Parts: sequence; structure tokens; C-alpha cells
Amino acid sequence: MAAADTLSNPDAAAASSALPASLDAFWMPFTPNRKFKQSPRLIVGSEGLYYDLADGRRVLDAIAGLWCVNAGHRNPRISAALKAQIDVLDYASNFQIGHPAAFTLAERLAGMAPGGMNHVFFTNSGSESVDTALKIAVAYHRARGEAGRYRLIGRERAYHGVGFGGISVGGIGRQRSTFGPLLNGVDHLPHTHDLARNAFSRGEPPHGLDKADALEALISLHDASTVAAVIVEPVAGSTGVLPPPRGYLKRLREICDRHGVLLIFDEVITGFGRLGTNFAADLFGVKPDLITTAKGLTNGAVPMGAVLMRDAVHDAFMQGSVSAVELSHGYTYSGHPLACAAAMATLDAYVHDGLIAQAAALSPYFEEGLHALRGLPGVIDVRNVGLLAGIELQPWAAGPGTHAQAVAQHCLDAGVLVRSVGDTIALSPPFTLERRHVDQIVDSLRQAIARTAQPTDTPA
Ligand code: PXG
Repeated sequence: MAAADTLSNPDAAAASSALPASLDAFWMPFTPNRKFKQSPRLIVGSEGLYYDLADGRRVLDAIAGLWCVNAGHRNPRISAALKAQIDVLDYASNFQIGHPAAFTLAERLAGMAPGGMNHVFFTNSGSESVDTALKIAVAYHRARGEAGRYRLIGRERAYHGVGFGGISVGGIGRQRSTFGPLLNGVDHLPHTHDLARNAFSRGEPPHGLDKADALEALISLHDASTVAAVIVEPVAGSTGVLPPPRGYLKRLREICDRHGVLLIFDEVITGFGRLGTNFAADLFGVKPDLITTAKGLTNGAVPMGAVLMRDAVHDAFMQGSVSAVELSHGYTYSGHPLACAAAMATLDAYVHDGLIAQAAALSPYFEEGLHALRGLPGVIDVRNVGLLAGIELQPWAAGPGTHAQAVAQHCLDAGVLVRSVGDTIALSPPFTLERRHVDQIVDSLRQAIARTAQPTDTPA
């Protein structure tokens, strides 16, 4: 066993001695704060596939932080690039002045993107990428003289971050209902999850192509002349890892083309190799008009997002007075030098160190391992694509999510960090994973599922 598996990290040990005196002031995001603070779980260090916890344990990180640390923790390339950058240029604005790294990174991203998507707008998060893409879509139509196209179409069970744009097109009821009337002119496609017909599919499920036809119906309901864009996650992540039905994305593309509607892929999770290809668009052979990214772009080391777009979208803005700002939008930290340095090093790791190829090569083994959980009590679905998987558990009477939370807690106790999203266990490990780590994840899940099983849990 490699040293990294067993030895604790001395830096982490030092950090753990500086645990906070009080946890009260920090209002934690998307967290039951009062429950957490009764029994806090704190991470004090990281290395490769592992996190060091404050209690001295080292756990395998099977969710890559929060679906973002694809190249492994404290990847040496990224750490070195950040250390070098901070001593050269800490901050420079990209408003009417610039710095070279942002241009170099944009070129590099354009080179990785599907053909003809040669323009990039930088943000600081997935939420900002989504709101940026929605604004560009609406403004694109206006720039072409079709200001009547303002409607945005999202999908049920979609997560597009937490901006008002993102929650408006998002499809998670309780994330929307809390925040008032949201954006005008938004409608939603039905989600594609269909346990009755598709349980235990590998990759794209066979049934559900017809769900794409709802787009045709919505466009006809609202009239194409009012519809700006459709946004979907090619594989929905946070609502349980839902790969698209076979042919579904292609059909969305065809319908959009027929009606002059832009298609946005939210690839905040699926971008940068998670599915074994640069983007989900490459795997599924469907080119959107805009791609939103974040997370894996910098391996989570520095916040950064990027919106990639087709030349035609960008070019529509490059008209009129050359002295005029073409898009009234941007962030103080758009293209931040440290984020650019982290992203360049991250892309080196993905491409030059072969990590995307490694993710692709390991995917079949990952798939086999996880599908072996079929038949255990309460396992009602296993679904996967690339190094992304969801294991759906039969809900317990105790309430939604309680089953998956119990399994996730048992896994953590056994040294493996997984994520519960609803009653699905989500896995999204770093690409540096090896077969033995897949075995460890599967074993810990098997034991956790068996140990938590209740009499009502039936085998699938
Ligand atoms: N789009 C997608 C598809 C995402 O998954 C965002 C946008 C927003 O990104 P930011 O960087 O603004 O958080 C995301 C983020 C979870 C979880 O538990 C998922 C995300 C964030 C936090 C938790 O599944 N995804």
C-alpha cells in the first residue's frame, strides 16, 4: 500500500491544532447548520485521493471535493503554478486593460472545446457561468434584432446554481419557492428520470427520447419568436446523476435548430474529462451554442468559471461602434491571474499528464464494480457514465434522503467520503483513482448498505 494511504500529513496535523474556538459565526451553505454544529466534521488537510479529518483519520475522497478536484488534491502542478503566480502578479483587472494569462487560457480552452467554439467569457463560479450564459443568450437575440426572444427553458430536476437566473431555470422546487417570483418568462421541460423503464441502465438509458418532444410543445405554446434558449445539464448531477436517454440531446439540438433557439449545456460537473472526454458534448456528439463550466476548470483550487460559446454567438455582438462596450457584463475577478494560473496547470494535468484518458480507461471497471451492488437490499438503481455514478436507494418512511444519508455516514466511518443527494449516493472520484480504490469504494458501499438495511428494504 502506498505511503499516502496510511501516513497522516504533518501539515494537516499542524492545521488541526488550530481548530476554531467557536463554529457559531459561519452560516454554512446548503447545510443544516444546527445539526452540523452539534457534531462537526472538519477537514484539515488533503493529498491526492485523500482528505485528512480533524480527528486524525484519512479518508478516500470519492466525490472529488464537491465534484471538482478531478486531478487529485494538492496536485503538484497546480500548487507550483499558484506559488509561482502569486509572486509575479497578484491581481489585474480585465476591464479595459488586461493581463496575458487570461488571453492564453481562453485560447487554450477554445482549443479543447468542440469545434467552432472559439470564444470564452470568464466568471468565478458555476452560478455565475449560468447567469452569464443566460444573459448572453437573451442579448444575442436582441443584437440580431429579435428582442422579443426572452424566454428561457430549463428542466425539472435541474441544478444550475443559486443566482436568480440559475434558480429560475433550475428544477428543484424548494430552491425556487423560497425566493419570490424569480425571472419572468421561464418554463421547464419534464425531467428524464424513469426508474420503471430504465433502472440499472449503463450509460445512456434506452427509454425517454420522447421527453425531448416536450420542447417542441413548449415552443409551440409560447411561440418560437419569444424563446431565447434552452439550458440542460447533459447529465444532471446534483439531483442524482441522471444520464440523458439515448438520442435525447440530439433531438433537443434538432428542435432548437428548427426554431432558432440557442442550446446551452451546463457542464459545470461534466466538463473537463468527468465523462472521459473533454466535454459531455463530445461524448454525446451534440454541439451546443454555449457551454457553462467551473469546478474542474481549476481543480477547485481557486474559484473560476468560464462560458464557452460558438463563434456565431460571439460575432453577433461585434458590430456597431468599436468604442462601445459589446456586453455590459463582467466580474471584478473575471480572468483573475491566480485562477488563470491554476486553470493552465489543471489543463496540463488533464491533457499532458493523461488524466482524462485515465478517467476514460477506468470507467468500465468503475461501472462493473458499481453494478455489482444490484440485488442488495434497498438498491433500486445504479446508473453511471464516465467516472460519474449514482446508486439510488429505496426511500425510508423516516423521510426523503434519510436512507442515503445513513449509508453515506457508514461509508465515512469506514474511511470513504461519498455524497448523498436525495436518496441517491453520488460518486465522482478524482481521475487519479486506481482499480484498488474502486474496490474500496464498492466494498464500503456494500457493507454500509447491508449494515443500514431495514426490513422494508427489498432487493431489486
Ligand atoms: N451548474 C451545475 C450543473 C452544478 O452542478 C452549478 C451550476 C453552480 O456552481 P457553483 O460553483 O456556483 O456552486 C453547479 C454546482 C451537490 C452540489 O451537492 C452540487 C453543486 C454545488 C454544490 C453542491 O450536488 N453543483
